[in-house]
Amino acid sequence: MANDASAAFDTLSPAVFKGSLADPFTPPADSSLWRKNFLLGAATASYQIEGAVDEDGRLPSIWDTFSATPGKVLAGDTGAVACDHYHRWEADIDMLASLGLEGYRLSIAWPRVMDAAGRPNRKGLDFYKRLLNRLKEKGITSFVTLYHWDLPQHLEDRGGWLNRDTAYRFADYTDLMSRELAGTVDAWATLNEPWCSAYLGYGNGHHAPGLANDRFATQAMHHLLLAHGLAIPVLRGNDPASQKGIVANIGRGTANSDSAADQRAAHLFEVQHNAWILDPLLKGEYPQDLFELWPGTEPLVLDGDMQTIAAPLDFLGINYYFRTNVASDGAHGFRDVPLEGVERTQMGWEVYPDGLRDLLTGFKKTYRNLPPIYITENGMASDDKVIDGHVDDAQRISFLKRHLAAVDQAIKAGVDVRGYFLWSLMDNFEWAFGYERRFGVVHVDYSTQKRTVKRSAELVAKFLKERKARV
Ligand code: IFM
Repeated sequence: MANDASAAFDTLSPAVFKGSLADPFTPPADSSLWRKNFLLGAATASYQIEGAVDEDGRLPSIWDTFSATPGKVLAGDTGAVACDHYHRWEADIDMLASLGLEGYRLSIAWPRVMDAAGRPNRKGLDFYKRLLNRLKEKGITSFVTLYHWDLPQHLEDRGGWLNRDTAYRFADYTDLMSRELAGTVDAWATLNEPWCSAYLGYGNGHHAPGLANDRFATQAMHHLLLAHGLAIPVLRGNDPASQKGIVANIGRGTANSDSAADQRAAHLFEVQHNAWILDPLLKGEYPQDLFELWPGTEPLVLDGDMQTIAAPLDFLGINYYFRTNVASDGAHGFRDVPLEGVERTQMGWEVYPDGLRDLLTGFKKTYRNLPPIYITENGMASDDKVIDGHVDDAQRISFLKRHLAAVDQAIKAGVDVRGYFLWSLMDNFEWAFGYERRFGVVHVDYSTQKRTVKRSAELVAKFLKERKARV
């Protein structure tokens, strides 16, 4: 696989959205979304919103290094300022609360809270303590992710996720955080999207640290999952009342034809995107088909690792965005065959809500011990503009409505889905795509840091208000 940063920026041009603002957002009367215990919230991640990258003792992360490397991020953008949330967090939490959102999923920047010798950085810790206490005061359920990709650079300098020791350093970091924050966190997620950390970070180089080797990807994945498995009992010991889980991004792969070769290609796509992570977590083994796709890339696994990785979970976080149509590549694997004329987002990703329903119902069949699920991310990017003080993001409203309907269908088919987080609370640093792609339900003007609530957020707020008012 080529380490070609420009490949990261290739997207298909968005197909025109044909709906209209007149489409109501409110779910039908029989939707499970009306259940008051179905948690509706919004999500963000530290590097994407905080800024203040060298304040109060924060150390550099791999994303500081990567984004400062020419050609790695669109327009040379970095997370140095981002949404300046480190300074504006109080107003941002007020905004979240004013929308009536019941849950907030955030992540902690590891390089902000620990120094290179593993000692706590009080100023960084205090930032998260203040934030979590405020969420508690406001009655907002907190989902805290320990690792959303901002690995301390000093650990990358010692091999990063290719070095088994990083998994043990992650357990130390988890110990510190769960001792310091016990009682203020409702749910802990160890990792966000290990697929992205392992594959985009070490397999194709589109993300930090920018390495490109399939063998690196499988070994990095193993150490990430090991880190997760080591962290779960630490969290259980230090903060018994909270829920513990992990967040995985999942991808729907469909076959371009009925041929056996294309059907096999679609299967391999889902093995590479889903089973690679979910099988070790929920079955305690890697899918052998993965090594048909990438022959000779089996990671080094030590005795007991798979049992550690398969530690029981209280919840599984699922992030879903799009499907990929694939055909056989004529050898071991698959190649993308983009469908013509389908609706796409600013990312070029196809809008395909059925994929979410089908994957969830499929997982229920495949994994007998599937834990309760939260949709920890779902949303879309659009080229939103503030016009006369408003942002009419019609495609996002329709997108959210259709995906929430897919979640409802999965629930009705027996999948235990307990909540849904919009990605994202506000526009932010979209990794290799910088600030051009806007995923927020709140618009951010990066030159003034002014926040403007988009129409989608107003409608979600209206629904939540109606739901709250019901007896
Ligand atoms: O912005 C990201 C997020 O950090 C992880 N999940 C996918 C989102 C959109 O690409």
